Amino acid sequence: MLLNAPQKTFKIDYEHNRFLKDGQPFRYISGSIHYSRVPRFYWKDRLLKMKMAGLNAIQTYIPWNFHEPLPGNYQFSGDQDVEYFIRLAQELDLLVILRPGPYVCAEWDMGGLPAWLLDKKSIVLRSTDPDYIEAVDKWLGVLLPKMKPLLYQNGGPIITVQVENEYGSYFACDYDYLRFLLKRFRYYLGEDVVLFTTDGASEKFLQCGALQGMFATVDFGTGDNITNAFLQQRKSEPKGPLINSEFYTGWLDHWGQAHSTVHTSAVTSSLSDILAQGANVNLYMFIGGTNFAYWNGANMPYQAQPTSYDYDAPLSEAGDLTDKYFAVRDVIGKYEKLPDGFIPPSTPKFAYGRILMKKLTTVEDALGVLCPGGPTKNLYPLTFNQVKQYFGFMLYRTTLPQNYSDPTPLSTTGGVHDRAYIAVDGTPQGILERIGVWTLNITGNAGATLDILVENMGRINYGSGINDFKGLVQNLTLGSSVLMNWTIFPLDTEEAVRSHLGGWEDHDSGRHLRASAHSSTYMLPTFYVGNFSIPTGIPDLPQDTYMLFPGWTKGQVWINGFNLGRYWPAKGPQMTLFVPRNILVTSAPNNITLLELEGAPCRDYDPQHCTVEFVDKPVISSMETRKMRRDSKWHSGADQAP
Ligand code: 6DJ
Repeated sequence: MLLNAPQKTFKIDYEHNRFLKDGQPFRYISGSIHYSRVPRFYWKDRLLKMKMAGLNAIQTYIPWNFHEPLPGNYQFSGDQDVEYFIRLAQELDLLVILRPGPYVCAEWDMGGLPAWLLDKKSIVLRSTDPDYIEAVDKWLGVLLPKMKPLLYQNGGPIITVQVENEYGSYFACDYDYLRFLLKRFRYYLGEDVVLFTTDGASEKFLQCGALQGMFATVDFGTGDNITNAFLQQRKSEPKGPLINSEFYTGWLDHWGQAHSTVHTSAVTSSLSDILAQGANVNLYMFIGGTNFAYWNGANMPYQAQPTSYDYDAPLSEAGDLTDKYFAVRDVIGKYEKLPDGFIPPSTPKFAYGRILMKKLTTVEDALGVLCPGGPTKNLYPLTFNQVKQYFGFMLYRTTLPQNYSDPTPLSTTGGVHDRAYIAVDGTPQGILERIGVWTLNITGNAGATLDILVENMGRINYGSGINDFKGLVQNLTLGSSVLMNWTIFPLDTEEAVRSHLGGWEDHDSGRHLRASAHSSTYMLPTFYVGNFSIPTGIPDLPQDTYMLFPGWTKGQVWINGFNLGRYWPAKGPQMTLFVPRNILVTSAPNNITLLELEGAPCRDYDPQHCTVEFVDKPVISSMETRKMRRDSKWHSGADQAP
């Protein structure tokens, strides 16, 4: 620090119920953006739009599992370069409210906790369980020293740091765990930084969520009574700034349920009331972004969240300006001076049109490239954790112990986490699901191969179910026999798509295919490939686009090896996937790989139907829109989605 440079400070002024920034009264109007849900390429664009809305701060989580995919393997570059993201915010004059967890909830796989924590089967997450504490301690020892120079008092933009997240709604209520975190945060970040907690605005949540030494804040949405919500905060913090750490601009979605929205007028009127009280507020989300790859979470009873995390926020998933954006900006403008300058426009979108897809290979026939390390054998099924595969898919194979000429039930009692695609001797039989579909009748001869491809659809991110093991987590029975002698193939789809399944030039596409004579509506899980070139002669290409899946059922999609996420048009409400332009190339054709799990529109090899389409408008609301509601069950902390 320069000699004589004025000391930068950010403190709570308890006497006057406010913050003091460099000794001056200060209140933040912040918005949530999760850098893990926006490509680095677009960080600056989104941050600038947030600044131009009149925000003076942004809030972000740091999802631990995004940075430590395997124990001791730390990722902090490219899209994972959180330090760069924070510096970028600072360059744009935005302060930062940091939420490093270690648990974050956020509709993110396992609430941001790394799945490898579950390698110890009995671990009690978010508690003083010694194995959990040891892992957290190591992680904080890596992360927090990186954050220290970014604190406001050290010349950076971080004004406050949240410890844990909504801990009061977790069953463990382990104060020693919160005390441990407080100590470690203080050790790494120093005594000066404002540490805080966030909980639902009710005494019950604050009881286990708040702890002496950290400033207690609340979260609530448009449906809640603001005066009452802040009264709840006052029960924990009789003095100090009023803070809504998550004011909901929209709400989350689940596959198979209508897209959630919150009416703009409800957002603006509550926001105005909050600001009129002189309170600090963070709009959750200001831009939701995308759950790329396998990062979505799920709620209990098991309902997975889709790829889009649009959240009906003021900036759309693709960063576009919405009516809500301008309405929110107008409200902020009534309380604070809006910045001078131009609002960056929405990015242009391009409809690249229909692209022919071609069958490449079934999963079964590609096991050599999908599982180069070979399978593991075990008497009973092993979970994903037991073979140290944490995301995606595993194939479980055994043989039928006897002849089943009559349809015989293949059964589980909820032991399929989360969806299983079943075939006998290469003939698709149907699907088992974690909830609701626990039995499937199959036929086959003794010695026939039973293949069960199990999909991890995202780990539960909230409540007591976050120890969410994947794969076949119980035995399966066929008739009255427990199936045994499994051969288990963990599938490395990412590497296989990059090296073998990413394009069609080198493949003899028909060679391995066994078109099924079976009348089932299901097909074997199969890879399809296609490609498209960016047209020449049109200025400013490539542009962002949206991918549509006409006639396709459910699967995973990659473009140029980048895992865009899950598609499930048969379920909705999300029909299109956002494709940011930074993953597209102009120098060569762009390779598309689909892993279609259930049924492609390509059966008769009719090229007319075997297509995907790139369009210039999103469709994330194929079912009637659902108004967000934090109902009493949700509020009571029961493990129920709203
Ligand atoms: O902090 C949580 C957010 O990450 C709060 N919240 C949001 C996000 O997950 S559902 C949507 C939720 N909390 C669960 C409800 C608690 C009463």
